[in-house]
Amino acid sequence: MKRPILIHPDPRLKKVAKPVVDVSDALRELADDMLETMYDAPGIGLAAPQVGVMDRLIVLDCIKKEGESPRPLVMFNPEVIASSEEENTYEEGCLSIPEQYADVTRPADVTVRWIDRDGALQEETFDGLWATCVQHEIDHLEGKLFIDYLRPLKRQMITRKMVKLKREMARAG
Ligand code: K1U
Ligand code: ZN
Repeated sequence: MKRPILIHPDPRLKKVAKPVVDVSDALRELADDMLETMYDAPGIGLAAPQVGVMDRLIVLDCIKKEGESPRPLVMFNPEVIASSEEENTYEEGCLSIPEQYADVTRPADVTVRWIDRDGALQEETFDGLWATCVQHEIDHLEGKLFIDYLRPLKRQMITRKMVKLKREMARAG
């Protein structure tokens, strides 16, 4: 089932999400819903707070090329356990901040530890877009948005656009 995505500004997008204690069937269903919502948007990642659930859960799939098999990843309690000195700059977007993009610089490679949908501990090093995306999603669990890396003026400008968009969306019903 697709779930509505919260649009910035929303207090739930600024809160720290709670660690998952047990990977229950209900949480697996939430992960499936989030993947469906992400693919439909379309997006390459989604964090539970973006659908109003304050649990430490993210999903991602950064395979963008036609013909390549999808690689949906479900991560409970994801943690960056190592980051490279080398950095990478990507033009980031966010499904909670539609149609706004900006360059963000982050570590180029990150090693992430997480619990998968079967409750097993996993560890992997990501690079390229995968590294950018997993850091962007983990930031969501800390109540941090990519616009928080921008200069205050640019952030305010984007926030004002989003307030206007939300007003128009509410008027349209
Ligand atoms: O967290 C989110 O809101 C999802 C976001 C993830 C992200 C994008 C770019 C850099 C870092 C993290 C998105 O998926 S925005 C949409 C997007 O980037 C995209 C959509 C379709 C095809 C390819 C990319
Ligand atoms: Zn986002």
